[in-house]
Amino acid sequence: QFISCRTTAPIGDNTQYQDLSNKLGNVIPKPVTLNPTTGTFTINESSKIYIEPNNSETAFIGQYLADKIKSSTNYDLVVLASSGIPPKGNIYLTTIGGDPSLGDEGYELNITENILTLFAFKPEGLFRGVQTLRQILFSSIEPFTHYKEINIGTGIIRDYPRFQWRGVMLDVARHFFSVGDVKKLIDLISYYKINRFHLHLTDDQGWRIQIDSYPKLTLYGGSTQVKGGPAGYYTKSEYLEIIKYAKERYITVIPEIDMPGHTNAALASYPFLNCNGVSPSLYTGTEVGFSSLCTKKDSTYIFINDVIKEIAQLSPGPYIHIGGDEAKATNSADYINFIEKVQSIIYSNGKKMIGWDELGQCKLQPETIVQHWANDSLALEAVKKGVKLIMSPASKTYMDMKYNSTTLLGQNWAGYIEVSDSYNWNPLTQIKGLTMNDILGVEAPLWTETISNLDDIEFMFFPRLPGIAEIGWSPITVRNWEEYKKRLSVHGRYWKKIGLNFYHSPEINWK
Ligand code: TNX
Repeated sequence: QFISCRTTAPIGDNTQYQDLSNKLGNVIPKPVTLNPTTGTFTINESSKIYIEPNNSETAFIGQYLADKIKSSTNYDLVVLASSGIPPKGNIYLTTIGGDPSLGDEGYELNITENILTLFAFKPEGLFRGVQTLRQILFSSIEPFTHYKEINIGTGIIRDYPRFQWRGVMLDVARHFFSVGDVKKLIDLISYYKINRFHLHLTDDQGWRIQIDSYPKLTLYGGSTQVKGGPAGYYTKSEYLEIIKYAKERYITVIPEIDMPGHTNAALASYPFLNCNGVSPSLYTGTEVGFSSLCTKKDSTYIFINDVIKEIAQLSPGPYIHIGGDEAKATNSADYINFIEKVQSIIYSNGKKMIGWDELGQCKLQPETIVQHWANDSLALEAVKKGVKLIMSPASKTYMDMKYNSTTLLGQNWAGYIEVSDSYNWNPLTQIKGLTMNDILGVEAPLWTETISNLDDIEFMFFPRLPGIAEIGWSPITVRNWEEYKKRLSVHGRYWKKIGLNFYHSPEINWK
């Protein structure tokens, strides 16, 4: 019925979408409070986006919104500064007189018959609110169709995140992905208010970030990937380009240099990193846990400091992730000693350290963060030492797990993860004994042993990622699977339009 409506309705009329009963109600992550009213706000091609004066950051967000509206509706909305409430029929973005209780990322979207105003305390909040606005627009029209006017429902949304950390991780070491692909992913995740992008830059199969003091890391260590063939790496300027693109979307990039395990690419590039002084060959398989930097040599720590110094200089974010996972080729005393030394190196370079569960065995600085993936007791040990957790339980958040036994891509060591499995869990109760204060937030990692192009990346993230984003953002009291399913199906309509390759889960009644 929906389709036939679309093909027969005259261009310039979006009344056929009135049947989407509550057009403010299809937002993911679900807003904290949502009060729809019965009116209609109308924009047309001559509507304008007004922004507060003398604020280049708000101006940038205004232009971003204009560009997004242009690409989906063809409306070429002008962005203008205004010192007061603008005239009827326009959009207004402002942080003036912003309510501090909204926090850095919160916003209030107030839609009346006259005007659509987005208030925030910080520009970051405006950016998050703009995503809500874009989603409301797509719930109200058929995207990429030309309308004389667009009607959206009136009401007020007041919204802010449950957790400060809502991340996505991409493994660019097992398979390498171009800057263009990475930017496409960053843009997609920003639509769901993700605010951390963790780049797993090094592993056994490849070293993907230029380090001036050790050029062979990339020239040799970055030359191949899983199943062989040419791969690549990011030059410093490409890495900075990724950081800038993410920053424009209020996303912090977290670089990961995995150690002491997952280091075959480095060991193959520089013999001195091996205890026996002999380099192994490059590795294109998918085993884990066989490699280790030589934890007993001083030269190893000089190398680490040199690498970390260059990464720290390049990265404006406060964190460096050092992996620390699956160091099965290092005995536990050496492991603990190694991690504690590396921790000092990270802090002496002005950054905070993050690492996986295994760090729980070590003496940790209070600002160190542990990313939980599979070992509840080590994660709890870390919490007892006073550090906070990022929750990435493999059985819920690992985007490389298959949806079911027929999924062609991915692995299943942590089980199959259907859309409902990745949605129906609570970071607070995932491990017994945690309090809200112990949890920074959630992150969905995509390991890429079996993933080799952007289509595959999309297929594994969608539709599971929006659910993880909602777990990170929305209060548990507003989350409900049956209701979420309906919102998700509306998003599927948008994904079809933009050509996103998503898994058509049978759990969802796709429109
Ligand atoms: C475990 S999660 C790993 C990765 C693999 C992944 C595959 C973690 C800290 N280590 O090295 O790629 O499983 O699912």
